[in-house]
Amino acid sequence: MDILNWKEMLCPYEQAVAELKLKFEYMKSEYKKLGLYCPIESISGRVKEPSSILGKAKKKGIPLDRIEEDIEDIAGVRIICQFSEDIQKAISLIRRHDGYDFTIVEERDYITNTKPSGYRSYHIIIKYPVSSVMGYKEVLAEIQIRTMAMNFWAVTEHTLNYKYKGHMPEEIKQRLKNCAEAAFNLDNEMSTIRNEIMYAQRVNKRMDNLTSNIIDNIQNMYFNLKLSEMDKINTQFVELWNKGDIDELKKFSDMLDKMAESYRG
Ligand code: 0O2
Repeated sequence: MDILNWKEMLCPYEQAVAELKLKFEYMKSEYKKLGLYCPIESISGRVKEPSSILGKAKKKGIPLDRIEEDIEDIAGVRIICQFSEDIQKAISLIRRHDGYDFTIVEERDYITNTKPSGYRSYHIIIKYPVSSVMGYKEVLAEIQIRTMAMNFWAVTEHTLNYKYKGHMPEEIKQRLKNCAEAAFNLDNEMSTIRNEIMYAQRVNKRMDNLTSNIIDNIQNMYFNLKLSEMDKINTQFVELWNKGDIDELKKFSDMLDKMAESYRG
């Protein structure tokens, strides 16, 4: 396979990764717009490097003319969730697209069936339709769903594996297994305080919205009020904000809404 063919072969995979990332980013922004908690914390994606494709083909005895059929993760998208409970929600979100944007080929639950290395993640293999100047094509892609703790472990283990070129010393392997269990326990521990964390996130969001609303109103009334009045409002705002009492800030925001309304009318 020459350089030109590699480039041509990888083009639809690049498109698939870009489109999938955009779709998931859009889902995230929809949640935000609706003021809902999003089970997806972040999204990333990559196309496997030719050297890594060749390495995997060699390891698994895949002939070069079967690469596209037998290597399922040439296109890879990773979805990171904050809490382990969010993983199931993210999976359901992805399943909703089955038959529309892509077809689910297989699901692999390495969370329930943890790999001997300690690896935990949920994989969904899809067939993704790509329509480009080169024509129509369906490519395989792998969506990995995991928590931040699972990701931290997997990225570190991957780096070490790369460093030891697959010959990792037993002692390090064992320590990594211990780390995987520590990451699993961390996820469990975080889940127990999930409600409190989510409540804090909602309060912060409300605080952000109220602050933006107050600032917008102050800005809009700038030319309607005397400087001394403006100064009084600004001082009151800063005092309330520093106090951090959300109910008082809400009252102040409502009062400014009414004031701004009276100037518009
Ligand atoms: P890269 O560089 O991340 O793309 P396998 O037979 O286990 O090698 P297979 O059959 O392709 O892999 O499918 P599987 O098991 O679902 O693994 C696909 C990908 O999951 C891997 O791709 C890794 O990204 C990740 N993965 C699987 N097992 C492990 C593990 O023990 N540690 C880490 N860190 N990641 C893992 P690649 O091509 O191996 O690597």
